[in-house]
Amino acid sequence: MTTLYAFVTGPEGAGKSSFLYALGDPADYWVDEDAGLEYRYLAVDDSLEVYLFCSLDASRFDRLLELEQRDLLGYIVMVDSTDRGTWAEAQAMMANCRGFALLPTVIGANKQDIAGAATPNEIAVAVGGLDAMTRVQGAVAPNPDSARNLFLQLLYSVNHEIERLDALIAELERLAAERDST
Ligand SMILES: Nc1nc2c(ncn2[C@@H]2O[C@H](COP(=O)(O)OP(=O)(O)OP(=O)(O)O)[C@@H](O)[C@H]2O)c(=O)[nH]1
Ligand SMILES: [Mg+2]
Repeated sequence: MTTLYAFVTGPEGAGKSSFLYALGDPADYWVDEDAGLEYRYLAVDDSLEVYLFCSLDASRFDRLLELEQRDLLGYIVMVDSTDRGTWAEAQAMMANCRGFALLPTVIGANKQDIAGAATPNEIAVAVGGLDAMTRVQGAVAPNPDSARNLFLQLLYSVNHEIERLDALIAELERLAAERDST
């Protein structure tokens, strides 16, 4: 069994918990108060499982540092597109992650449903998502389709390196197609 991880970071209130919760079965989302982490578990098949995890205290990165770099798919940096005052912090958090390991990163330009939200392009400029390792994706984190699409962007960035991820991508895309047809 291969176990891979993705680390979710971002300023307080950006939408990290909403994203993790919306990403799948409610039973596979949980909070570990003792560890100071929250988790989203995605079983792919009997050879691959993925955990997305996030510090309850947004300023903490210590649990990230305990991981083997090769087990880490990359980062999702959640940004509140309506709260300009938090963007510099989001940028610092992304730099923090990449200081640990330079890995694919998806910036979630979240809260796109709110009038006046900055566009994903504006977020890319402000937070620094303009290099080859980084994608910026508009999102509405509490919406399951949007949450899945955000995570898919990270998988698309790493897929060529890890063959089994094709199964996870297919499953997430299948769920999206199912909803489109109902
Ligand atoms: N309208 C709208 N509200 C959102 C969206 N994403 C999150 N929210 C709301 O924003 C608030 C904060 O969202 P959380 O998911 O708790 O954010 P968080 O990053 O986990 O926050 P902390 O755990 O405090 O750091 C909640 O009231 C959410 O319902 C979004 O895309 N659109
Ligand atoms: Mg939270």
